[in-house]
Amino acid sequence: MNDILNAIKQSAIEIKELIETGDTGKSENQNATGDTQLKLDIACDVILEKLFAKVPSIKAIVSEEQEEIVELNKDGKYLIAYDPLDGSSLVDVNLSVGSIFGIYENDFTGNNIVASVYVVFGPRVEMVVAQDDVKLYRLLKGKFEFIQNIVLKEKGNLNAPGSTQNCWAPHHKAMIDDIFNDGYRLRYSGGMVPDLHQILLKGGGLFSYPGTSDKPKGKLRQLFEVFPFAYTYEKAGGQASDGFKRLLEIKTSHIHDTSPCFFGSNSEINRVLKVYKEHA
Ligand code: AHM
Ligand code: MG
Repeated sequence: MNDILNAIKQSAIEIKELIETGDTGKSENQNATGDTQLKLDIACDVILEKLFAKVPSIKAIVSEEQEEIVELNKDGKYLIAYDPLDGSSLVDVNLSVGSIFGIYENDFTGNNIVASVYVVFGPRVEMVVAQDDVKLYRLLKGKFEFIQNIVLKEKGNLNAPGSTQNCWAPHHKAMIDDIFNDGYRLRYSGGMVPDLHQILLKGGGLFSYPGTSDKPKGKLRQLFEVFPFAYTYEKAGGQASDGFKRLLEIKTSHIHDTSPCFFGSNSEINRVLKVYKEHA
């Protein structure tokens, strides 16, 4: 696992440089989910594939930016699914973005995730590693230094509601309104890495990306985005749900499957479960 973490650290140094100097224009390609890829998405993907190809413990990789699984080492133990640069369209407006990694054994299912890592590129570069616990590291003078463990409180005060309000189901809208009426503050940048990072570091709250009238299965991808953060939130003492059950229990039939998702501290996720159960 250490060799994988070292590859991710090196990728963060290279991706930071690319974010600062690279081309944020559109490419002519679309990814498997139909999004137009930026040249930056592709360049970050190339960096990661090159670094992962040198790590003997990696059996296979799959990137949000590619159609298929890439086999690396037959005798490798780990499978890695990653989003090289989530929220890449935010680079142009100079908001924070991130890389997300889910590390799996045997197959790419929520059940078999064994670690997750994300890197936030903001005013600072930080890396959060979830294994038995959740650890925050910061890039300081070219090296990642351990800063602190991350533990969620039982209840927070931030609310990050994703998607478009006019596509929300009425019970979802009522729930989000109730949460605001209870004094929660709106914190939503449109980048799931910084938005989820903020909730983790400020102690708790709710991030939601529900199934909507235009996207009944949500927008966020299970392998690359949803499972890694579900693992991190659970290890930090919070919960991650699709509204009915643990996200890590949902079945994946295709590598690019999406799922409605809710991440938060216990109080907020229990509230989501209650509302969704009443409207099942
Ligand atoms: P991307 O992988 O194409 O960058 O999209 C993922 C991003 C997440 O970072 C963010 O939470 C979400 O899309 C925002 O979507 P919306 O603007 O619909 O709320
Ligand atoms: Mg993404």
